Amino acid sequence: MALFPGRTVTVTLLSAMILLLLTYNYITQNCRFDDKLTDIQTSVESSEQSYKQMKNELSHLESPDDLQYKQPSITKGRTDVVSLSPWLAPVVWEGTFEPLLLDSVFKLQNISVSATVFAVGKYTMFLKDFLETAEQHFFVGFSVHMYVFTDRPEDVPSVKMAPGRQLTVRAVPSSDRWQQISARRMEFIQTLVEEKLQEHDFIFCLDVDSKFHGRWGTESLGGLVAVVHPWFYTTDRNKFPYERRPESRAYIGPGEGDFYYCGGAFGGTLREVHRLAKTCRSNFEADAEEKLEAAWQEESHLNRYMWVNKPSKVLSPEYLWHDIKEKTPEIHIVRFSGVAKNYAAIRPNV
Ligand code: UD2
Repeated sequence: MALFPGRTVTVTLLSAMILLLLTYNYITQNCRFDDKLTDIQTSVESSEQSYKQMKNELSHLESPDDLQYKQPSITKGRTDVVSLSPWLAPVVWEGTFEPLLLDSVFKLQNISVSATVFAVGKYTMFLKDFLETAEQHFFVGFSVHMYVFTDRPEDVPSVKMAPGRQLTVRAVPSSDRWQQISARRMEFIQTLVEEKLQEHDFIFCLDVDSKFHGRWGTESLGGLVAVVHPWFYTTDRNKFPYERRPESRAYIGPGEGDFYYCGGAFGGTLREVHRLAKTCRSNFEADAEEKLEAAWQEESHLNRYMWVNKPSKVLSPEYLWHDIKEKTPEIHIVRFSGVAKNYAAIRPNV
């Protein structure tokens, strides 16, 4: 019997070659995977760096050294309202800020502000007043880009815009349920921000059935910005119309919550608003899969989000009043206000 017969040698050599090939393949695959991992890590790190850099730039408040404005005081000011939240975020009321100073600070930063507004179905009728009054009051003198989302692009009125201001119309599908229209806004906002992250510094998301009546400007800028709802700012929080079913992802329990915020106006930096829109959208969709719709659709999810992720700036109800609501003594100015509307006549469903 030969010690190494010819067939045995061939089989051994072949096996060794296959083994070598498999090992080579495994190593190179892993190297490629490691390369990819390094690429992803590098891009995450660089985007985190640029985020930190951006945050630092925006929170560095440089003012021109030749600016004249009213002397500030830390002992005299508004005493009829609270202008600081318990987590020390400013609550913006008329008389708590110096517009001239803030505008000068943000002019030096050359900021770009964007805004979204949805006008689906008959709600296009509100666009003209919304856009025209925005020209008069919303970030006047700054670079502003309005994004109108509609299923009727031909109905978008042509409004004369000042230099540095522009409008883009984006098509969205129609819907036979107003709840769906209102709620899907988060999805479109998320997508818009993903496309435009590099182009703007701040974004505000506003209801179209509203008009501007007074200044809405740089005092409203912040990381995450929420507006206190005009109908509930003196209400006991246990009576807020939060989503109260624990099965919903918008749930807020008894004794929980801070304020009741509007779904009709919110904003902040693009990164913060992206996080908010993405979270609210995914929670809304996960609820829908379980046949749940929160009491006030995306407004309920927004309230849950703002409770967990505290807004860094809170805007008083001056920033979203309602035309049918009588002015109260603490409201020195109405900046933006919902118009009276006949729901049955303009919504696709009741
Ligand atoms: C409140 C909120 C709104 C939203 C809603 C709950 C305020 C002032 N308003 O308003 O933001 O959270 O409750 O879902 O906080 N839309 C259309 N076509 C339609 C229906 C709605 O384009 O057929 C858009 C439009 O931009 C409108 C917005 O969705 O401004 C909200 O709808 P709404 O104004 O009818 O809801 P409302 O008044 O109950």
